[in-house]
Amino acid sequence: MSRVLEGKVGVVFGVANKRSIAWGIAQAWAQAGAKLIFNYQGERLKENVEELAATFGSDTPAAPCDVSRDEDIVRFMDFVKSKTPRVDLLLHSVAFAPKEALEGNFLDTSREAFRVAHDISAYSLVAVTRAAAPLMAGGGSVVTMSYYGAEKVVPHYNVMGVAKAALEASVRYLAYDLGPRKVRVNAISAGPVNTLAARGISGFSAMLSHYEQHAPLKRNITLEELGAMGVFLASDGGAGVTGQTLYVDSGYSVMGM
Ligand code: NAD
Ligand code: 0WE
Repeated sequence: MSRVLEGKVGVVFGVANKRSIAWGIAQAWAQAGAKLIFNYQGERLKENVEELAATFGSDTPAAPCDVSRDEDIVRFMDFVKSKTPRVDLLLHSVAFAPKEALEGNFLDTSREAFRVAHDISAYSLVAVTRAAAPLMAGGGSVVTMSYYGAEKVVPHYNVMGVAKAALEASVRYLAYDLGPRKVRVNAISAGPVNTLAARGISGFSAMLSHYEQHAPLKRNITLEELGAMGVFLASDGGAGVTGQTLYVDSGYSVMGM
């Protein structure tokens, strides 16, 4: 891959381990020449993320940030400012809903599960983008991760689908607000990937084989393909693209049956 992100600085939210979508996109950004700074959710993931970050050089910064806590976001961005005067790229690859909300009926979603899902999976994009925007004085690219359940009913995705719809709408409104500052904001809607967040889901392997049978490409997507889309959106290749949700899903979403 050519070094289309040479000289760029990126902030990456959402690495848990080497299977994380955030890690796939981070690797592609780094291979394209970007310097990266990582968050980790809490002490539980600190060692994991520090070890992965160190594969780009032992001085690759990482710091804690729970995106549901405003004070964490402030402290994390102060850490970023201590490492770089400027940020060009921001990856938001974070989602959470209480497990019980992803089982049974959407009808039974509690007020608290609805709140948590929207806070962590949708509002956090607004919060981290606002915190990073002052560092993106020369323009920038913000990328978040979505899923088809935002648009169509995927059984058991439930409140996460509603939160992803809010995330995709937030991408459009953020694109409008930040466009004059040359900051672009887009979502990648990924087909199913076997990550930590997916592993807990019952029937997930059936979903992977459903895509193999029904998607136009007759296979599942790879982290490398998500990385390549992440590089496109971060680079001048995507210079005229903002507010969009781009599908990396083997074409699954175009099917009517
Ligand atoms: P993952 O478990 O590797 O990543 C999820 C990340 O969210 C983890 O790093 C976790 O620490 C972080 N997180 C959760 N709550 C947080 C909080 N309060 N503060 C800070 N971080 C928090 O799983 P993944 O599949 O790589 O998920 C990344 C993104 O991709 C999510 O937005 C997910 O909805 C989306 N996505 C996943 C798939 C899939 O099939 N795996 C498909 C489409 C979209
Ligand atoms: O966005 C996701 C999953 C995000 C997620 C996963 C978990 C598991 C553990 C959010 N919250 C939690 N909470 C937990 O306690 N995906 C796109 C993957 C996914 O999840 C599904 C899917 C797909 C695809 C759930 C039901 C149906 C399909």
